[in-house]
Amino acid sequence: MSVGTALPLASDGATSRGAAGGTRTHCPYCSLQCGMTLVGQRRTTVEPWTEFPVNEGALCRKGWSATGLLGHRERLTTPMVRDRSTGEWSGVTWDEALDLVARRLREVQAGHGPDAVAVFGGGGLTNEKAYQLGKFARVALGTSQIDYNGRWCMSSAASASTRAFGIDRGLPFPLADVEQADVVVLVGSNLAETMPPAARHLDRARENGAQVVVIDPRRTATAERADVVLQPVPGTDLALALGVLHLLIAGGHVDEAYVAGRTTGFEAVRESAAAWWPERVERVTGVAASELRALADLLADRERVMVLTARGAEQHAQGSDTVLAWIDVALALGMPGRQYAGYGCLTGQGNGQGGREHGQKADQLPGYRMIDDPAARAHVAAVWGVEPDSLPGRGRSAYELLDALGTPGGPRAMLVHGSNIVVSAPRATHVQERLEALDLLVVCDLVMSETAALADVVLPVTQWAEETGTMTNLEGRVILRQQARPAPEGVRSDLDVIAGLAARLGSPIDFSTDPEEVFAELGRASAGGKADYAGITYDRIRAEHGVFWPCPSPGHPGTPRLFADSFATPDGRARFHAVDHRGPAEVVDADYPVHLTTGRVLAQYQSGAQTRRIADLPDDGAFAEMHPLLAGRLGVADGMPVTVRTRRGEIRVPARVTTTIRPDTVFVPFHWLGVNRLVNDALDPASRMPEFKVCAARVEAA
Ligand SMILES: Nc1nc2c(c(=O)[nH]1)N[C@H]1C(S)=C(S)[C@@H](COP(=O)(O)OP(=O)(O)OC[C@H]3O[C@@H](n4cnc5c(=O)[nH]c(N)nc54)[C@H](O)[C@@H]3O)O[C@H]1N2
Ligand SMILES: Nc1nc2c(c(=O)[nH]1)N[C@H]1C(S)=C(S)[C@@H](COP(=O)(O)OP(=O)(O)OC[C@H]3O[C@@H](n4cnc5c(=O)[nH]c(N)nc54)[C@H](O)[C@@H]3O)O[C@H]1N2
Ligand code: SF4
Ligand SMILES: [Mo]
Repeated sequence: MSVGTALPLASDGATSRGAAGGTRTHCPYCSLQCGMTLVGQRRTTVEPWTEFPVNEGALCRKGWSATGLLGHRERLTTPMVRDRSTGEWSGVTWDEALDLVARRLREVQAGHGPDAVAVFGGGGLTNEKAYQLGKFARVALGTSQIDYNGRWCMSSAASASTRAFGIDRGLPFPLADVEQADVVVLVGSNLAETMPPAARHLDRARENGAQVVVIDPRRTATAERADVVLQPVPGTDLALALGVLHLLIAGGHVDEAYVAGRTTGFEAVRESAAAWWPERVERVTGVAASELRALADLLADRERVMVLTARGAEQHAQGSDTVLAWIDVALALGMPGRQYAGYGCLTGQGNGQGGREHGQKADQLPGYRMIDDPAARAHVAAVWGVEPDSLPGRGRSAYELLDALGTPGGPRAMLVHGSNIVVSAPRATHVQERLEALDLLVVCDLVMSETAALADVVLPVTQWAEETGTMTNLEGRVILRQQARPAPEGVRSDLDVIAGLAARLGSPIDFSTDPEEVFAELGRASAGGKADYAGITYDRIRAEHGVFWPCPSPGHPGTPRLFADSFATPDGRARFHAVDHRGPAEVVDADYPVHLTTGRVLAQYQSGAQTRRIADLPDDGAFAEMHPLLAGRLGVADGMPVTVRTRRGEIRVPARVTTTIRPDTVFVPFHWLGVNRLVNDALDPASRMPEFKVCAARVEAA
């Protein structure tokens, strides 16, 4: 097992070279995983990779400036240990750091049992890292306590897709299929800012005559490219979907042959939708009955309707039911499985898709297998070379895990790989207290993130261009990020950290640090599972612009489109689900009369740990977007400070006054520490997704 320091640059033979002589790789950020060419090993620049079909050479400004974090002065290059009494950091060698961490983990487990150590992963990790992390938790640590930040991302859509279709792949078709649709409905997606090169496909769809519908409480940059814009009250998308179903059923627009031949459960939906007549929907959603009718008319009797959800619809305590209701709409129209039509979820993080397939999730093993399924345990244990009975069971979901830290019976030590929890978790003040209650917090990161700053030990890891690994993009396309330059001296990959700790913990099995070797093992572990990677190799990915899973054997072409003949359920039929609108967990009242929603801006990524450090990206800080009517009532003008308060905390930010938002709603981006101190920690009962997208707030001039 090699636990070397700086990784040598892979030989030319192992990387594929772009036209400019650079290395073909992919952006470090979102799930579009735009192809790019990196040129130069010392001063690395970004050049287009025009042949890669998803983005065709286009990048957003985050992609163009991504090399700004290579060789950055704030880059961590030495393992650091913090003295809790003085708060001072000191640099240590890798051996000292790994010895210390392993010793303390063993102490915690000796005193409190295996589950006293938790692991928190990330949807930005490569498939290889996600896979090794899940195996490390279950085998080297023997803990059930592992989950990851993807729980806050698309878990509601994942849960709904699994229930409706028997499988969860963000888009069951290539993104470019959007161009051939007749109607594209975007529910809670601002893709013009969150995956800008994807907007080209929407624009082409419109050039081809398609109608684009955007449903969002704000008239976003995406809405600017749409034909129909509906601005519902945050947290009411479920009622809206039921209203659409009601009208489709009443108007006789249900594809009865499809419903009879390819689905089950429609009768119950017919009943539940009956209660959602347009005027009732208008009262709940704020969308006029006439607008709802116009939407239903637009969808009725079309050849190809595509419904795509994103975090606006999903990050709610009823997020999975909301997705189920929109899937019901797509099924009633007979769309899923039809070419250039159907339902899809726009996943978020770079490896939002793959990150949830290989065992980082509390209830899953590689290949999207369930950890409490005896056959799944037997298969994976055999690949790992351990006894099935030695594998722990289900652990806690991300927020529940954080909530339990340092409590009686909860974990007392945690390893974090790839998440800046303090900024991105809901009810963040409470979460920070839980992190501070731990006996040991270890964070692996590139930079001293807000979460790393709370740790006892920080381990500096390689980033995208300095290492090789696969990612699975929003289409289920497995792509290869190739190393383009050597890692800085002193920095190691997460794979090295995992292997080094596993050896020190006396793991019964070895952990490889070679990504290609790990990928081959991941392929075997996933074989026969839903997300089957067994036939995918690095060479195939290079040659084919990525390979779509499932790809069960070397001769299999991969599966760009799912569901043409059958769904992944036991009987091959899709399931309708009769769901009802409950509304947000916290409703507005006289004390907290405004809906607070949160989300993203184009120039920043997530917790901002990476993008706030990139000089070429504007870093203006958080703001509270509000309508002039609300601003007028508060007596504030654009740019003036306001206090946004919820039952959990308050922040002071400048007002950004704009007519594009509903007058009863305030929007604050979450890229800067603060707004998550306000956000509610109510969870979706099925997906355990926190309600990031709506809570009750009071806004005042500060
Ligand atoms: N620039 C940038 N791009 C990113 C990221 C980033 O941080 N920055 N992150 C990546 C990740 S991990 C993700 S998950 C994706 C997220 O991508 P999106 O889901 O597109 O992003 P958000 O801004 O979180 O939410 C989308 C929209 O939901 C709206 N919304 C709020 N509440 C509601 C509601 O109740 N109903 C409806 N229908 N809409 C509502 C917001 O106004 C917002 O415009 O972006 C990815 N791309
Ligand atoms: N209010 C509100 N909160 C939200 C959301 C929202 O819409 N509103 N959205 C939620 C969503 S969808 C998401 S995805 C989460 C994301 O929130 P986070 O989980 O905080 O995501 P990032 O900011 O991407 O954090 C990644 C961290 O890992 C580091 N990192 C990058 N690559 C690697 C690597 O290879 N290895 C290691 N060890 N570290 C690495 C980065 O420097 C960074 O510190 O936020 C959620 N929080
Ligand atoms: S859209 Fe996403 S993957 Fe593409 S360049 Fe921007 S951040 Fe990177
Ligand atoms: Mo996300």
